Amino acid sequence: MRSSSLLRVLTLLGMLLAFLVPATSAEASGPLRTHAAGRGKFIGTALATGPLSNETQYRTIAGQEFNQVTAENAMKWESTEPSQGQFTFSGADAIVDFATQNNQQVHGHTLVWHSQTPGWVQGLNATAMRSAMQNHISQVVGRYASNPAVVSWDVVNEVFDDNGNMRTSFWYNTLGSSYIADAFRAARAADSNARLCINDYNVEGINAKSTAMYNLVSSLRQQGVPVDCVGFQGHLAIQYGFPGQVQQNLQRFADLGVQVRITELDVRMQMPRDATKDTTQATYYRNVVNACLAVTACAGITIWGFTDRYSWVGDTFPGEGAALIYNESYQQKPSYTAVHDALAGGTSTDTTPPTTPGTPSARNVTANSAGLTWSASTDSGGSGLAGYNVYREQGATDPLLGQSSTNSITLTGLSAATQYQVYVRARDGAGNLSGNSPVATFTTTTGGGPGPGGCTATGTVQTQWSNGYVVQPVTVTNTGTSAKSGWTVTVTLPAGHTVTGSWNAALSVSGQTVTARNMGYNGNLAPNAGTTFGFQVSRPNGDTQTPSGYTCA
Ligand code: 9MR
Repeated sequence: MRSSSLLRVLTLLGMLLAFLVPATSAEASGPLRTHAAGRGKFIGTALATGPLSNETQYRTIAGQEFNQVTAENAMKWESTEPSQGQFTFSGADAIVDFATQNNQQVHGHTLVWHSQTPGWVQGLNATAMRSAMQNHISQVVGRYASNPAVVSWDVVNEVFDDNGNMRTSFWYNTLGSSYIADAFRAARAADSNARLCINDYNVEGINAKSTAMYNLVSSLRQQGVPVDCVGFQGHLAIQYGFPGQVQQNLQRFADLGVQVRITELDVRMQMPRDATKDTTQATYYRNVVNACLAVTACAGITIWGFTDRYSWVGDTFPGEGAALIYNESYQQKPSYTAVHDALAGGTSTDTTPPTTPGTPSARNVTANSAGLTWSASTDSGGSGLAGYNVYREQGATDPLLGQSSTNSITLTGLSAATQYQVYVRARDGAGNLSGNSPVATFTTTTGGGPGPGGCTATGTVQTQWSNGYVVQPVTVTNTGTSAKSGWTVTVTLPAGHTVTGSWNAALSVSGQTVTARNMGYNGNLAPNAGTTFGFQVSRPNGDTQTPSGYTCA
């Protein structure tokens, strides 16, 4: 055969093969940004100006894979106004230029923060500090206000401490919490279109700190302060577990009318890296991406860098690292595949179900709620463990009682004085379900029984710390046979405890009795229907008591 005919035959064979062999999966190819854009989200990275200016591979991946960028350090106060009135924008401009060339949107980070702010700001008196803050915001935001690449700003960053109290930073100590509203107003004055965000860490799941953030955002918006976005940093670590109820948390903020976004995602591990840790890390990345995908108001996900070659983690947490989606030599890791496949809509190639979870054990059983914990499953099929479904064993069709991304759950909305037989199945990223765990049996308590108004109320302490706690949810259930158009719940606080905030109910306090009445939007309850509200309490340091004696009318 002449070589040209051989070539023709081979070409034809190639075309035939390309036609017959389906692409391994749509998600096996295409950069992250293509898939994210297809889902109406951004996928971003923090950029460091050093490698951006002198490493081709860094620039190439940053430009090809991401459609959003955040300056890791170049827009912070110490970079943009190192001494009073002396503005330097070389690093910030380099990032905005790169983004413009690569058709990427820029999130400005960050205007008002307690860290990386020069000493001259920290020493000012209140009047001078407020005007320095307003001037800084006006200059920095103003510089990019008409630049179409720069679409959003972290106006204030990390205003809470780890317990969800206001951080006693120099800002707070000098200006009180008023600096927060002032900062947002100054940013709005400098750019009437930019999306203005408040950003923090350890607020990804539902906990005391995220609840404090929720209450702050809600109250600022009620006062007309232009907060239109909440950033959830997402600095996670596999050794501390995946945060609880991330999707629900994003959704409760979205329900306040704000945009939400994951702003600084990374998932560190104790070094050295190994395949098991990589798989767990990939699951964390996938879960975060899936939570954002599931919430319409979630604009996207920014990863805090992309290569393990450049990450803040090793410097800050000795012995930990490997937190990103490319290794030090720019090879994609399982976490890259997880982000990729989640954005692309899951992989269809995994048909291996996760292992069967262990027998659930029940705790904190009340009249209408129960906690369950079980030993975790593992998944080897490639798509990773996505979570668990909890079912009630009931015969032909077993109803789904709840879903969890971790190996525990609090079931709510249960009937009082009723025996439940429940089991758990694990789910992977491709939707494969494991076998059924062994069944656990528990019986709900009689509780207060139907109150005078034909309703019950039970409260769960969701998180507590030495001098406070969050009661969430308080579940109000109409146990009568006719609809209710309003409800009143009372509960007794231990001596010395005081309410510091509440949501989804109007609270009044007399002595130690808290009376909670429905809001306009959650008073109507059909028979068997329920609603929830929550409140936060401070208590004397070291006191471990919690409220009791819920009644409903
Ligand atoms: O990644 C940033 C690192 O290079 C800086 O040295 C550090 C200084 O505090 O800030 C890091 O980024 C932080 C971000 O600006 C705000 N949230 C936490 C991030 C990690 O510390």
